[in-house]
Amino acid sequence: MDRLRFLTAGESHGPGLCGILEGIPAGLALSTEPIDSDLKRRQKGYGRGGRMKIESDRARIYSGVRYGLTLGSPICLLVENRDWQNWERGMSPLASDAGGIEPVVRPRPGHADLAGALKYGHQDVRNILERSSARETAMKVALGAVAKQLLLAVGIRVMSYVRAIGEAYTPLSALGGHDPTDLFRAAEESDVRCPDPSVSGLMRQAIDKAMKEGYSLGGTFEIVATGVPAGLGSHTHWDRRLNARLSYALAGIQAIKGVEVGLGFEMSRRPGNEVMDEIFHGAPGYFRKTNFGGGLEGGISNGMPIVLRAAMKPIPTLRRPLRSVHLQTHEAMEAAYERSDVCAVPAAGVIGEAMVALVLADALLEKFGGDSLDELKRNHHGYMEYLKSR
Ligand code: EPS
Repeated sequence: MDRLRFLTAGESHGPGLCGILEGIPAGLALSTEPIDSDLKRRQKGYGRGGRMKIESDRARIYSGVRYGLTLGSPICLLVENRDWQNWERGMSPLASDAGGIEPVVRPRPGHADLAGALKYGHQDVRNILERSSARETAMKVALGAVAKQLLLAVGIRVMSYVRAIGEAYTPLSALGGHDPTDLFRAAEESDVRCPDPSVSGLMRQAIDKAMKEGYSLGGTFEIVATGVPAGLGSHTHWDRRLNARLSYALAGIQAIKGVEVGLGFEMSRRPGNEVMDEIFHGAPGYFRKTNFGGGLEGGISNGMPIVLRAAMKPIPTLRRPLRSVHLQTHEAMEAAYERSDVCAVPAAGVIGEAMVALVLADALLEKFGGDSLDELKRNHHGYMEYLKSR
């Protein structure tokens, strides 16, 4: 990310999460309301564990906003961990508190536990799991909510919905001609965030079964951005390609194992004459009747909705743990378990929206520049007028 940069800090059971977003122009209306609303959406979802009953995430704006408007300076957000009060000794920064809790010595297969402990030379896996934890995604969502506000100012919306949890799957997709806004609205009514009510029932059943039998479930979700003009990103170099930047951002979310752009892998199985989006011209200028490419051609947005899909693996913390090895004695034993979510795919979709919004906001600023929102909007408007003339 070039024009818009961000960093997050914070451990899962530390005092809280901190995020800094730099590059948002001055003059954007910003309050905690849209941020808290997305934080709440991330916390919901059938299949979440005991931790979500403790947390009630809210953002505090620490810098970069005055009287409801951004200043153009770095925006710093804070989200507290309510669970911290149970971990003050166990996660204390003070040397005098060392040994406050038992070390974690039974790494979980599929988690960062073992590879992280080996890499960083830790004897206590907690020193890895605290940061690899998906708790950090609360700050991704908070910063993404700010990016969404910037995008909304030029008519860009980012939405998501769940398409699969385990084997339960809906064919509904923005690529299949369904209106993404309708899919999104229906998903927001569902506690598994699936737009297909009959499949939502199957997903809940699958989660109930997993909960009962002590395993976890992954799934897939689709993300759609509407209102993106043709011309964001560039074909000129690999790291300027918008498809690559969006894929990178989604692959960087905890537990994401696959990303598709448009029809993705399915495209490789069909002949070329079936998967290209034919070009037409009419009153609105150039348009397409299909969107197999997911709104991206040659690394550049083409004016169609951007459609991406991501696959989340099942959460590696299992109530019926898998085989592992004690970190010090090398004795064979079961992996550690305290508590965990059974399924977090509904939350992952919200996190995906945030990452896509951050990348699109970066690409928007790269194309249109502007130190103030007015300047950005002027530049955007001029370009939209130019597009109409083509
Ligand atoms: C997580 C384990 C659980 C999840 C957590 C991610 O937390 P705990 O170890 O406290 O039970 O609930 O997710 C969140 C805290 C969150 O806000 O999403 C993990 O190991 O990744």
